[in-house]
Amino acid sequence: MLKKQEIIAKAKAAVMEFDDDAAKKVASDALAAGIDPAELIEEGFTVAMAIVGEQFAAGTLFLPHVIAAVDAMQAAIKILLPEMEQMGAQTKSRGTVVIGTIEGDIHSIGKDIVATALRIAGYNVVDLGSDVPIESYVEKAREVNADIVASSALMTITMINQMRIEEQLNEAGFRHNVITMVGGAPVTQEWADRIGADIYAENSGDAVNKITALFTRRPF
Ligand code: B12
Repeated sequence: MLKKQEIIAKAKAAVMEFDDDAAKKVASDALAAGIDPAELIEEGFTVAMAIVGEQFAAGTLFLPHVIAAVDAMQAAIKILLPEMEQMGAQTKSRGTVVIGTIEGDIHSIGKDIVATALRIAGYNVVDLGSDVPIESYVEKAREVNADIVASSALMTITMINQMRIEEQLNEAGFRHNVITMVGGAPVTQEWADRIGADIYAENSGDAVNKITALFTRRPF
């Protein structure tokens, strides 16, 4: 049986070589070997996508390459996420999270991973998708009486829309009813502090830990 480090290396290679079949095989092998799918996603596929992003920025890879890398990552994720959800199936919800990728931004992979991690941790997750208009976060948060409003931004030009969520929640008189959480590759703790978001999380595990820590302190 393959060792964890070998499987993680194969996951990276599958994305960087744009190989959907290899990515699917790594996902299945990892499940068969009892490797934590979340670890495989973070340490394998996500690391490889970041490298692809750097190469795209450096001009050594082009958009079709990025799309091919995404296809490979998504082929694996399609196999891993349902397994993760099943592993974490819980009957009682710990709270409701409204999540989406911010207006103007179509990057969805990281948001999907965070949404799944939160589901596994027992939260009821309402996923609004990508390129979500600011007002939709506010409307949905009211409609489902959300505890958390979470947004993902992958581009420096769309980060500003996370601030508009804060503003519109305030204008709607609903800001004090929810915890806001922000994330995405260019987002930082400093940015979260600047716009008044309650939580910045670097990745899916960090998001689950920080929300859960707040939930145990704050009565809802
Ligand atoms: C894949 C990708 C795409 C895919 C997206 C496919 C999809 N369905 O998502 C495609 C090819 C469509 C694409 C398009 C574009 N892209 Co693009 N893309 C990427 C790439 C290579 C990887 C992103 C990714 O999926 N990473 C893997 C996931 C798992 O990681 P992640 O998203 O960071 O998520 C993790 C954390 O950030 C965090 N997280 C994420 N969301 C959230 C939310 C919350 C609440 C929390 C707590 C945490 C959290 O947890 C996740 C799990 O660990 C990045 C490079 C990079 N380094 O980010 C560029 C990148 C983001 N893209 C970029 C650009 C410019 C574009 C385009 C404008 C290109 C173009 N000319 O058309 C378009 C965008 C159009 C639009 N309006 O949105 C730039 C942005 C530059 C900038 N600083 O603003 C980047 C940085 C590439 C680069 N280096 O230039 N892209």
